[in-house]
Amino acid sequence: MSKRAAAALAAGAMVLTLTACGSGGGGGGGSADKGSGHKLVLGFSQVGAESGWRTANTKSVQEAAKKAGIELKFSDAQQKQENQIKAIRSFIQQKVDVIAFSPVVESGWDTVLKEAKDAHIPVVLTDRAVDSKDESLYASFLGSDFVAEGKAAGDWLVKEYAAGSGDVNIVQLEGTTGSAPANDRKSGFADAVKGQSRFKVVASQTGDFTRAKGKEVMQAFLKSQPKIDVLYAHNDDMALGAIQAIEEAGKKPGTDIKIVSVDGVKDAFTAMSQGKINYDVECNPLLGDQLMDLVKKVKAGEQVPRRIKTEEGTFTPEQATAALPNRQY
Ligand code: GZL
Repeated sequence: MSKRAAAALAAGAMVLTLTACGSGGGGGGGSADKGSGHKLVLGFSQVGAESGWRTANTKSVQEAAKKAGIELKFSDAQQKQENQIKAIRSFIQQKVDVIAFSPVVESGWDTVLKEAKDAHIPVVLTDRAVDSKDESLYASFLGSDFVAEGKAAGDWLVKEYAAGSGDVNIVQLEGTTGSAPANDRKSGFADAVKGQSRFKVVASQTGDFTRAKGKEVMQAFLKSQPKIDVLYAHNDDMALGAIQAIEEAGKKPGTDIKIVSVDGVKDAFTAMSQGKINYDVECNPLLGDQLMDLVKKVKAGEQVPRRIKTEEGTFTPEQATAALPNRQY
């Protein structure tokens, strides 16, 4: 082949790659998008809209994608794993550049993640983790340390009751069964109170992270348990539902039954300012900007950390009351 023909062929191939890359079908070999004019396309599968935390997380992701100039294909799974798997397969079909998702439960993802890997589409986990042993199935996990959150809740309880001596009967509203936050917040809390025999978890059941279910399960606890000193709720929405049940039973939340919760959403801070929740461990939902930065780096083939933990704090009623006026979610 003449040199001229070979050069023409190479140039043609170059244009083909760039064009393919510019077609939104960037699911190819991760070619750099700089200068190609290609708008990065992100497929995002969200757990659902079960809580105030989730609403804030969705808003953060959508606003951040817009700000970053990323085309977002967003899917709400209504807390069903099969819907997330369907959404991920659809993103693969559409040849998106990157897939990000918050896995509703920890297990059952390897097959669909292998399909994404075979299609050369990188995956980023955000908010919740998967229990896959194959680390090649996702590029990075951006989210909170749920074990630390559970431990912070338990540590507060131990301090709160340090002066006393009698049994402390605890009821626990667990998050979605099989989810990373439910598993880890439960184990972190148990670690904090273990070895202190006076702390007894007398009942523990999932409230699926929702207010309605949290109220329903708390009603059952109130009927079945002769003495409840503390409620540990894996998220504020279940705590807020439980507060309704406690008040309808003629008891004072925060006084007759102390409440320690997780998330730190505005409605919980309002309840804290009214003395109804005694301690709140923050779980930061505002992950959007970090996620978009991560997505761009992954698409560009840059090295990224396998695990990125989000910054978050803890709140007493005084701190929550002070933070209320500026609380974004
Ligand atoms: C935690 C997140 C949990 C929140 C709940 O990162 O996955 O799911 O704690 C939400 O409010 O439903």
